[in-house]
Amino acid sequence: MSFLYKADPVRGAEWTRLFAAKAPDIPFHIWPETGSADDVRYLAAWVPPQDIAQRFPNLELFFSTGAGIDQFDLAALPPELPVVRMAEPGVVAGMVEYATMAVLALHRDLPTYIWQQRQANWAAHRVHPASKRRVSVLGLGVLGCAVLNQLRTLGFPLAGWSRTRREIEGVACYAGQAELPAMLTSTDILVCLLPLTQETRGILDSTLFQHLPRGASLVHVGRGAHLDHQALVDALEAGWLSGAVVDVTDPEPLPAGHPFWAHPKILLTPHIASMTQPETAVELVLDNIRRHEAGEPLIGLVDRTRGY
Ligand code: NDP
Ligand code: OXD
Repeated sequence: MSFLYKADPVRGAEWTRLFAAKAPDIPFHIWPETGSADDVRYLAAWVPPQDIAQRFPNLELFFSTGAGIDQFDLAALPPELPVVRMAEPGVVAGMVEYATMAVLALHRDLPTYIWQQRQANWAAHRVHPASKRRVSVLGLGVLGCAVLNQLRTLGFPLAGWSRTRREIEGVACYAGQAELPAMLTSTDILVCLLPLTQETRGILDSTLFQHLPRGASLVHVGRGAHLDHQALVDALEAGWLSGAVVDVTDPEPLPAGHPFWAHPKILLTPHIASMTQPETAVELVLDNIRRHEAGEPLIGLVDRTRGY
C-alpha cells in the first residue's frame, strides 16, 4: 500500500517529510517516481494522470490538492473512485486573509489611490463607514462562510448566495437563480467564491453586472471561467463598476497585452488568493485515510452529480 503525490514539487518535499513523521507505515512517492503501480492506493494530484484507471488498478481514494476540482475532468475518473477535495484549514485561512484584504482595498478605494500615486496626484475622497458598504458573497461553502465570519467582525452588512437554502447568523441568505438579482441590487462589493460548474461558468457577465448598483465593485477569487473579461472591462470603462480585485483568469497566465494587466481600476494577482498548506493538508489526508479504512464519511468528498 503506498501514497503517490503529483503536484507542486516544493510542497511535495514538505509532504514527504510530514508523511515520514506522521505515517511512516505508508510508503510515499512523488511523481514521476511511483514505486510499484499496483501498490498505489492513494493519489493526491492537482491534475491526475490521464490513464489513471489502467495505470493504478488498486487506487482507493483520489485527493485533489486544491479546494477546487475543475482543473481536471471528473468524468474521466473511474466512476466508483471517491474524489476528495482539500477543504483544509490552511487554504481556508489563506482565503479569509485575501478576501478580507480585497474587500478592504475596494472599500477604502485602494485602486484609485494606487493610480493617483503613479500620477503624483494628491486627492482625497470621502471615507464611507463599513456599516454603509454592503458586501455579498456568491458561494456559501467552506470558504464563503469563513470569509463572511471575518467580514462580520468589520461591521459590513452581509449577504450570501448559494444553490440550496442556507441560514447564517447576521447574513441575508439568498438561494437559486431566481433570488440572485434581489441580492445583487443591494450589493456594493461582490465576492465570487463559487466552484466552476456548468451552471456557474460565465456567471460574472454583463447581465449580472447590470443588476449591481452603479459604483459597485468585484472581488473575483473563484475560477477564471466564471468571468467574462470583456464585460468587466466594459463595466469599468462605463463607470458602472468602480473597481475589481481579480485573482483568477481564463487563461492563466494572461497573455501579454491583455487589458487587465494595466487597467487602473483592476488589482490583479496570479491565482495566489490561497494555497493548500502541507501541514494541515497532510493531517486532513491522513484523517480521511483513517476514515476510509473505518468506513466513516470522508471530509471534503466531492458530489459528482453536483460537480463540486
Ligand atoms: P464549497 O463546495 O464548500 O462551496 C461551494 C458553494 O457554492 C456552496 O455554497 C454551493 O451551494 C454554491 N454553489 C455551487 N453551485 C452553485 C450554483 N449553481 N448556484 C448558487 N450557488 C452555487 O466550495 P469552497 O467554498 O471550498 O470553494 C469554492 C471555490 O473557491 C472553489 O471551488 C475554487 O473554485 C475557489 N478557490 C479559489 C482559490 C484561489 O486561490 N483563488 C483557492 C481555493 C478555492 P450549496 O451550499 O447549496 O451547495
Ligand atoms: C484551489 C486553488 O482550488 O488553489 O485550492 O485554486
